[in-house]
Amino acid sequence: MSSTTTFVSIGDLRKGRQAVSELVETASGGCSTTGGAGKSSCGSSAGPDDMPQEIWDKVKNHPCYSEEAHHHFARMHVAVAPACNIQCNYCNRKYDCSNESRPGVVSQKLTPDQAVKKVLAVASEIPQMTVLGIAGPGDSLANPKKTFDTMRQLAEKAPDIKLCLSTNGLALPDQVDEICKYNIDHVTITINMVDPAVGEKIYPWIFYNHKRYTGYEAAKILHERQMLGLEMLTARGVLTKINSVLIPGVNDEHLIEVNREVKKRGAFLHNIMPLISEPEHGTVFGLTGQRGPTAQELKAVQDACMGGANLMRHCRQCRADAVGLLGEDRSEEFTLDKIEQMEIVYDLDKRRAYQEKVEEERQAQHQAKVNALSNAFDASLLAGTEELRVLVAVATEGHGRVNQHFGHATEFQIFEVDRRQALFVGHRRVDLYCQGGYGEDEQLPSIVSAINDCHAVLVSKIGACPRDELKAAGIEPVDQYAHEFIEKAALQWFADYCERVASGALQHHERGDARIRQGAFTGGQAVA
Ligand code: CLF
Ligand code: SF4
Repeated sequence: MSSTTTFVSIGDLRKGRQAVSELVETASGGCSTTGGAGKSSCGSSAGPDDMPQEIWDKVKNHPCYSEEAHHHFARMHVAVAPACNIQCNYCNRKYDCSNESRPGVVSQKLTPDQAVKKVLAVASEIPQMTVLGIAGPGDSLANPKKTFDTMRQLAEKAPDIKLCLSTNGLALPDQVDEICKYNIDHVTITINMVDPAVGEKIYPWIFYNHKRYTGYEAAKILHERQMLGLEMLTARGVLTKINSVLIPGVNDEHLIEVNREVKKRGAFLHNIMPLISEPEHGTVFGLTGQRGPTAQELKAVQDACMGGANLMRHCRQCRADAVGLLGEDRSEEFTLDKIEQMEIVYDLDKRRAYQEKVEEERQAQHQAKVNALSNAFDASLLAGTEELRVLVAVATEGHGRVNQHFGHATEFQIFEVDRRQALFVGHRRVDLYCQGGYGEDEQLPSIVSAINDCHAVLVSKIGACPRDELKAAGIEPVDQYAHEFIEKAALQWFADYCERVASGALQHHERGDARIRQGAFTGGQAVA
């Protein structure tokens, strides 16, 4: 595998985005939303008015299928599926499946019985845990007995938990009946190509029907099985999400075609994730110098896909044994040793009552945000600022508000703001700045590089030192909207920015690119 040095330009991708939009408009019109042109993620960030009730019921408390839900509801994975039937160049067996996880070893592989016990233990401690996923560390369907034994037991013992699995798709067509039998309503297929010529650069071999295939032939079989499996799931009413790993120079532009093809076959969501390829992970890509995308390259491909299959932009590439809200990892609280000591009380009524309360809170927050936004931005034209569109980074602890200290952030949410809207477009992991009560200045350059494409960072509070460093880097630290709803704060800051530009007090400059943090993501706790 060669190290790739040719990249598709953002301009090329924008042309591609237009082409996809035109094609999709003339195709089936499968997205059942009222969002219309320009709505980027009608599946991931939509509400009950955007889709049929039965679909809403499936997504409303699934943290991966609903952007809003992921702030309120948790998921867990059980690592019961160690084997895999293909080889991806971004995977090293010693590490989690890159399809669905960060590159860190799974702490404990589980038997189905251990997995069921763990799920019930987590369910009794974390009532807002609504989804159980099997996402490796190998491929869930290359381990059908373990996967379905786990699912069968859970369908009986924990009927309120949504069942979810992730697969490379090779074995999928053979398992659709089993998937439906246990009411597994959510299936993720990792599809990185729809052209075997692209696929052979990603997959050195597959093992299919007791035989090993390599090269183009292997990629062709995999592609055909993935498409067939997706069509079969769609026909059976299973919600499918497609994960694609963006590999610069290999499949970046090609993912626009992937988006189009999976939408045609009924995929509900498309999650385009950055390749993680640090040399120390020992993957083929890591060892041959294949780099991952920059933040702007990732965004350019995602933007180019707008108008096609709905986009998921809040994936945290979590590990195969993750527990908790997306972006946090509580798996250490539920090791087998600790579970043995726990009193496990799976109380269905209590869980339901708790979840109803969470859902009420979510709706109240949603409504409060809608109300706050109704007069957020005076649309009077400020000469010369009509076309401005910028990114802002936001430090938040949840509840949809700007409510986190700069020094406590382990990730920033990124919003794209223009005169009409503030749109969530992703998140950036950073190293914690505040270490035990004092600022760690060595972390600042890495934080700046992670949000370097942003014009401002919205925080509840920020110290003098990082404030000066951010300003020097051309990123405006903003703390006057503390505890305000994020979209409202972003729009108000943007109105102020436009005024300053229009009055000549400030000159608008385009920002540069930003770096996606590589390496293991840790669910680090902010130091208070
Ligand atoms: Fe797990 Fe995947 Fe189900 Fe979610 S994760 S099996 S759909 S319950 Fe979610 Fe994690 Fe991203 Fe996967 S954030 S890596 S998309
Ligand atoms: Fe690794 Fe997952 Fe690919 Fe299998 S499907 S090789 S476990 S990334």
